[in-house]
Amino acid sequence: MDAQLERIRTTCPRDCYDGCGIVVERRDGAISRVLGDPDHPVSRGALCGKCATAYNGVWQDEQARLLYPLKRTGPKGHGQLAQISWDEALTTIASKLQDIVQATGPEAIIHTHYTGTLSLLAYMFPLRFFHRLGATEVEPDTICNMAGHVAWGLLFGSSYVGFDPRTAADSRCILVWGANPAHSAPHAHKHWLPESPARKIVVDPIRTETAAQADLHLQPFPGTDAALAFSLLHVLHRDGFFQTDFIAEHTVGYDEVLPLLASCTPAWGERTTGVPADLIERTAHLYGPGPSLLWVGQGLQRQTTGGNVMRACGLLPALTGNIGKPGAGFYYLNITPGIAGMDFDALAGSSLAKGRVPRISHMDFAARLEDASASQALVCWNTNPAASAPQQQRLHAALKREDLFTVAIDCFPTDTTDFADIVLPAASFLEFDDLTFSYFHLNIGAQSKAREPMGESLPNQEIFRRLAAAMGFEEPALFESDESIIGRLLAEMRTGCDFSTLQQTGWRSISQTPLIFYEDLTFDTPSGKIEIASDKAEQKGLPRVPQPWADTQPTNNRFRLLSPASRWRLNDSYANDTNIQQRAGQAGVTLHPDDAAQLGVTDGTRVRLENETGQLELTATIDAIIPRGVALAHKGRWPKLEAGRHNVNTLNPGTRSDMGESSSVHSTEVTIRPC
Ligand SMILES: Nc1nc2c(c(=O)[nH]1)N[C@H]1C(S)=C(S)[C@@H](COP(=O)(O)OP(=O)(O)OC[C@H]3O[C@@H](n4cnc5c(=O)[nH]c(N)nc54)[C@H](O)[C@@H]3O)O[C@H]1N2
Ligand SMILES: Nc1nc2c(c(=O)[nH]1)N[C@H]1C(S)=C(S)[C@@H](COP(=O)(O)OP(=O)(O)OC[C@H]3O[C@@H](n4cnc5c(=O)[nH]c(N)nc54)[C@H](O)[C@@H]3O)O[C@H]1N2
Ligand code: SF4
Ligand SMILES: [Mo]
Repeated sequence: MDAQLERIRTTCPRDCYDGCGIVVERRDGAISRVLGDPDHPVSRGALCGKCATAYNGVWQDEQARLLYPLKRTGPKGHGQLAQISWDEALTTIASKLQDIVQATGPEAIIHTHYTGTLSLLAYMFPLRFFHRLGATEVEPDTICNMAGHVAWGLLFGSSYVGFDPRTAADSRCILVWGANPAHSAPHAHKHWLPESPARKIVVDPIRTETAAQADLHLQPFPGTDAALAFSLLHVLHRDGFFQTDFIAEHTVGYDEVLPLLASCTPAWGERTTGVPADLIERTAHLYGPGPSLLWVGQGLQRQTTGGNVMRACGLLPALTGNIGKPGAGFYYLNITPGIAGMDFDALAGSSLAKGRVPRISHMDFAARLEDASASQALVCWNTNPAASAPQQQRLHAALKREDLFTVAIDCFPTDTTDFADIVLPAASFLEFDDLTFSYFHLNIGAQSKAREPMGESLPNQEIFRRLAAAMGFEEPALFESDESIIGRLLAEMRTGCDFSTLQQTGWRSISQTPLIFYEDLTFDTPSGKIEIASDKAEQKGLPRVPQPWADTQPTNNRFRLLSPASRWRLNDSYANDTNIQQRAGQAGVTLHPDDAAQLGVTDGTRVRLENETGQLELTATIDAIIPRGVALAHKGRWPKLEAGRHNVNTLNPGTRSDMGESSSVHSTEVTIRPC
């Protein structure tokens, strides 16, 4: 029998820190199992639970996938659709878009996309089409991590180059601040963290599994992180851990921040953040001597003052000189292909744009779609905003506009595709060749086709080639083949191998030995130094230096609602897999025992969460893993599969953070009472 068994190596392209290697087993030409690659340095033989389940479940289920182009036959939002041909779908879309371009201009065509797949071609090639078209882009990172990028851009000149995880071997302390690897980077949690000889410290209001296993867990009230950073800095300064030579040579603005430290004593820190003073002292004493690594999560900066928080946390490495040495550094994201030399602009066809690309924030998405003169068509691809975007009710109402011509491209019939006039079926990562990367480990992976696309589905890049042809566009870049792009990208990234060689191992690191970033201690800021004080910040109307701010705790019996990454879903993906539904159980909210007692709520009580934006019923779980005044409801359920047809984003007001027009979803406040 085993003579008919074939194994194909591929890589997971989800928006995840890990970037695991996968082995697809085929028997008699059909996929029989999808497994972790035992030879891959990250997955080491086991995928995460959600992918092990869903890749063998819903991703391969013809009943669950979108197989054909569809057109709407019922009211918007109901998902009543009928099969049409690719020809009809593409001609309909092209003629609608052309009419809008002629009558109003291309800016009235809005497109929104994110990281449904992060494989390089499927994620980026479609941008060539939209650049040529001149459509308005919903700035993708504003839903996820933009405040952090702006903040560390001001401080360090870049937030796209962090530390090489392999340098953890030389580290004495790893400080994980506002990230939850146990969910969002399960293999980093399982292998990378425990294997480092460093002492581990986690700063998270929730006692996550990673926090529970750490040497120290600091549990601040959400939104008080900048104050916590300043009280750590107070101790580091008081006890002689500031590197004065490093500060003098490689930073600007130290004198402006120094006076702010004096009053940020550990006792003040305790009063302001809820973290005991002795934990603040111990953390400073572990972090200070170094070499120390700082990992700040994307969850950390999803707050109204998230940019200030990021700048304040970044002062720890900046003032203790924990930068540019083995085992020392800071990390937010590693844009691995860029570090390796890939030209993002070329892949995205930026030169096809005739002028500046018009952009709006996700925080303005619902409002823009309400404005019929400014939004006449919407194209959603690689994202499911009807589940993931803020102001869910308002957005759903706007998506019902009869005069908003809507196209949605996905592998599955999501809430978003239910609102579309035309739905196009996307092939899954098992069905086409591509390149993948990890934004933590410095690896480039091969995504290898393991079967033909299901039904008539097509990879994103092929869909947009066909749409470009239907529009009558002629620029050669719009039609470049996958093979040609993959070959060029591998050459740009100096991988020293072609695609078929990469397919054999499945992955390749961008360097043989661990990379030490910022070793020359030059930074891409206007001064070339770390800008503790920033003229650029001041010009944007922001404080010149980070501030020891803390959010005031919610009043009027309101709770701060956190909705971070869940263990069983990847954003909104996998919520439609029945095995995952069983494992994840019904949608719930976790409350502290004292809060629960005060509310008269016990395990399993149905409770109503409510604020000015919306209301949602959830089942309560009582657990002391969170502080009083905080409620936890993980993200990523499909509204249409929930009672009331809403998920946690029905409570998300879409308030901007202080930088980058970015999401501050973890600042959401709600009242809670038993139903
Ligand atoms: N309350 C709350 N809301 C949040 C967050 C939060 O923390 N709390 N986090 C935010 C963050 S960080 C993010 S990144 C967003 C993510 O939100 P989304 O972008 O909506 O979520 P994803 O699940 O990553 O991907 C969306 C869709 O891409 C589809 N997809 C997968 N592969 C392909 C493909 O090859 N082609 C096409 N066309 N589609 C494909 C999937 O089926 C899925 O439906 O959610 C945000 N929303
Ligand atoms: N399983 C799984 N993995 C995922 C995803 C998923 O949905 N599921 N999503 C992917 C995506 S798109 C992203 S962006 C990443 C996100 O992954 P992470 O970077 O880990 O971010 P989050 O999960 O949003 O939040 C991380 C932690 O931040 C904490 N937090 C919230 N507010 C505060 C605060 O005020 N202060 C501090 N110190 N901590 C706070 C939360 O309690 C949470 O434990 O994960 C990726 N990986
Ligand atoms: S989602 Fe992340 S942890 Fe799960 S298999 Fe993919 S890369 Fe690995
Ligand atoms: Mo994200």
